[in-house]
Amino acid sequence: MPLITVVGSGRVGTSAALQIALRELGDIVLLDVIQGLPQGEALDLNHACAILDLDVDVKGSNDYRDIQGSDVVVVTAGLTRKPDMTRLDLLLKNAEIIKEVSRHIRENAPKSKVIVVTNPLDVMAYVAYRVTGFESRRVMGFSGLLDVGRYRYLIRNRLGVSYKSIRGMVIGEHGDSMVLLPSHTYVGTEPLSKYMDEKSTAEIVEATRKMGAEIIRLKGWSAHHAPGAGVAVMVEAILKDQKSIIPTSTLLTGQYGEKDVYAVLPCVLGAEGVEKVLEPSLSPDELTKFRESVKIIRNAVNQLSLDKT
Ligand code: A3D
Repeated sequence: MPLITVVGSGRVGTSAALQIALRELGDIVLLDVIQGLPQGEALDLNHACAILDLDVDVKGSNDYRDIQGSDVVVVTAGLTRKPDMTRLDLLLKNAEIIKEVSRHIRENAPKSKVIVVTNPLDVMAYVAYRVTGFESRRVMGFSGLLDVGRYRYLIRNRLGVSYKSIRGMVIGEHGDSMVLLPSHTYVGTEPLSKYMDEKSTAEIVEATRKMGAEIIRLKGWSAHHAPGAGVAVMVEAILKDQKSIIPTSTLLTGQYGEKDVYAVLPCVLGAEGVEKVLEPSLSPDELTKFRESVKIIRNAVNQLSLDKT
């Protein structure tokens, strides 16, 4: 039975654990710094599994020795964005948390694949890559499925077509500079432009970009149901060696002339983690926006000191 650890037993961590359990992907360790929280959440989740006949064990822990043998470690530990904060405001505090968590992963789960969820996402994924010292294919960031999910939701509402027939792609930063790609969005076999004019498409792109802030404005805290679902899709792609193409924050190694920075690109996810990074053809405008987005991530990374890790 595979073992999946979720570090951080808050909203996203517990949602991810539930979604992973619902898919019976393996046993789960929920870890947090708060005494009692992961143990209580684990009991609750185990009872959900009992009701649903899911033969999965969930263990709550404050001790990193319990993550030994993990195949995948999902990192949701950190502070969340408050209504008046940008994702970059979180940078310095969450970087310290991710450094600490990454050291524990390096020590206790040295063979695991790591999926970072903590914001600012691309920067935190890079911090985890640097501090664990793992090969880049084993350290990735979750976010693209969330942004594309929101985009597909808006397209479905306009066109009245099943989610199953709508494919989209996002690249760049998980943040205000994300670059949605209508040019790589398909409804059935046709490009989106066949069904939607430029103005409506631009509205949907803009609404997608603002969706995270809109959820925080409405309910007072950030999304967790959708992130939990998306994390489980990535865990499943890895554990079942699915070779699924998923927008994933990954180390750039020369794609579009960029390197030594994490940003979202379509990636093939399988048993090795990120097995291939794809480079969709971009228009000059999309390329400019992607480079600007990468610059924002790079500037944020440059505010951190990663030498003494
Ligand atoms: P929350 O419900 O506050 O849970 C965070 C948990 O992390 C809390 O239980 C903390 O006790 C725990 N924690 C803090 N420091 C440590 C530590 N050093 N070691 C272990 N656990 C620790 O937040 P949340 O679950 O809503 O969000 C968690 C993170 O995910 C935040 O940074 C969010 O911004 C981010 N997030 C990212 C996305 C993406 O799509 C990338 C979506 C939603 C949330």
